[in-house]
Amino acid sequence: MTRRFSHLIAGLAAASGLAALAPAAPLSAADAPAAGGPTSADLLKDADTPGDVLSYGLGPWQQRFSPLDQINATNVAKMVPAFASSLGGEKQRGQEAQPLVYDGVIYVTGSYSRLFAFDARTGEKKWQYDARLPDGIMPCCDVVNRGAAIHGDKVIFATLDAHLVALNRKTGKVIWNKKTADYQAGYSATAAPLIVGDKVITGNSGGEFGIVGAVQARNVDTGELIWERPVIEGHMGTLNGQPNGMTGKRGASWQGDLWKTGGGATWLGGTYDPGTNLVYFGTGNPSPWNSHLRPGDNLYTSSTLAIDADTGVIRWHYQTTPHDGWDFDGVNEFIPFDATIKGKAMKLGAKADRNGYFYVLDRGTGKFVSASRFVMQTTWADGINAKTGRPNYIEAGRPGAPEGAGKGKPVFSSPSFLGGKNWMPMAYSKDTELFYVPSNDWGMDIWNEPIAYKKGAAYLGAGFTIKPIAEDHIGALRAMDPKTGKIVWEYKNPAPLWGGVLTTHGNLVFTGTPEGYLKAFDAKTGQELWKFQTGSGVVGSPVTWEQDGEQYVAVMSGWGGAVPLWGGEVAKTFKEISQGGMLWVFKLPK
Ligand SMILES: [Ca+2]
Ligand SMILES: [Ca+2]
Repeated sequence: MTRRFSHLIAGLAAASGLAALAPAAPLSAADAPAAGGPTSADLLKDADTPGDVLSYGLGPWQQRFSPLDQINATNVAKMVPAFASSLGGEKQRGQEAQPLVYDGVIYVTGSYSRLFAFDARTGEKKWQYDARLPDGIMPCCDVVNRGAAIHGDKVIFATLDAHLVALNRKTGKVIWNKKTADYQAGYSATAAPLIVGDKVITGNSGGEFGIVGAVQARNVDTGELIWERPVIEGHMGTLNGQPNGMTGKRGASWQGDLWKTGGGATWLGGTYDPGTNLVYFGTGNPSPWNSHLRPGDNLYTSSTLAIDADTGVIRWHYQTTPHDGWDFDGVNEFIPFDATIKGKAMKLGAKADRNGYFYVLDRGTGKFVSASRFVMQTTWADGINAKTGRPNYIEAGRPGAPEGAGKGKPVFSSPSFLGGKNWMPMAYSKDTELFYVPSNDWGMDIWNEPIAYKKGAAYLGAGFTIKPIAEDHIGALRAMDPKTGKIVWEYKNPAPLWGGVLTTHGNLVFTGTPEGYLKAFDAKTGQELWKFQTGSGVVGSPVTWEQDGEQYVAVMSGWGGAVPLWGGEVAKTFKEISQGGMLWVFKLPK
């Protein structure tokens, strides 16, 4: 373990102790179960119902496109705050959540596994739930949460101690609370749950601790496990408590017992395509980072998996970085879209991978369609082979094997392990037919070290220092044409971009910056049209909805996430950014 990493874990463990001081407040409101609420059918239609935001990504495809156009490229310059609501608390850190909006209430998660309900007209707090986190939690990359799911009378979210918690959405009282994994072995959870039919489907975090990535589907009413699919070759899946087939073939792409601690955390959650009934989950880095310790492709790490939503069986896989040696987690969202390419109507999906390539695949079969570089530089590969779908590796770009007890030969690598794109979700406009990708141009010095697995300890076998590679920017919001792989426009930002993107029928693209701005751009040209200083870095995902005849835009403000913890020289440059924890809501003046 590197010294930097052990320091980080100790710091976060100490910080997490705070949560124990903030138990859930007693509530005087009626605790009767709410009748009605959004159904699974409502969730499937979410993208087409602008009066609410019922799901992470605005619909099962998670295109983050809204049909609203009251706020548009001609008037967005006039947009003003409607209200702001503080999350409060002594500790703040990263606010990476996307709000949900239903029936006059905004539901949003906060750092330290908190969930808030605010009045969507006034911003007044209706209730707050604070998970009682144990002292020993081990989140790798800040105490963030990315959002909740809503269904019927429940609002559901994952907590840093690897639990899934369903609350009564009117009162904030716990309906069920299920342990999904063992936090003492390094598991945690930060993703927004995905609801499909009667199931709530989630992944896990912990790829820096030698955990085994898995996808779980639970009964949305009771929290009971329906199926589980471990994503590392050799592990058994389950369905209704019975064995349901091995993942891959044991020993086919792993040597010895390494598959038992193989990583592949499914930490960013998944998307869903009703047409194929597939859920798409990305998988993280193989463990340990030191690739010389685990010869082979290490399936199914650094991959996209298409999983049957009813049974948890893997229908196809596509590995973006076989035998990863750079922490190129393949977790990025796989976004279904339809397009006509060379006269042929195609059902596709796209993913902007941490490794710096933008992939388009057939979403029914996983068949490779195209891959194009979306960052300035890739030192580890020179393109993707269109026949095999595999990267053309540059062998000199792989950090060397440790010699005895010492460090291996360091290499300079770009992207850095924080990725050409990290967790922050892209958006797809049905109008412009472009993807808007929040990306970063940076590199790292990386070297390998000896390491052995120990339960609950960091399992990297590598050290690193992140560095900028451009004079004028790290962050770049890029409009990608998925039919050509070309970048149509880009907006460069000094600090690394770390927030999600929203696009609308008003010809707008919204995203936030660590410098504290929520910004709006012309979706066709990339021209910056509006910005607002929120007082802290914006690393959350914006949403929009219509209420009482007016269009609203909301985003969380609160600087944090992986960059300040892991960013080396880059983090030092942006250490003056203030922390925060505020929900901002905007609209046009009357
Ligand atoms: Ca909706
Ligand atoms: Ca990782």
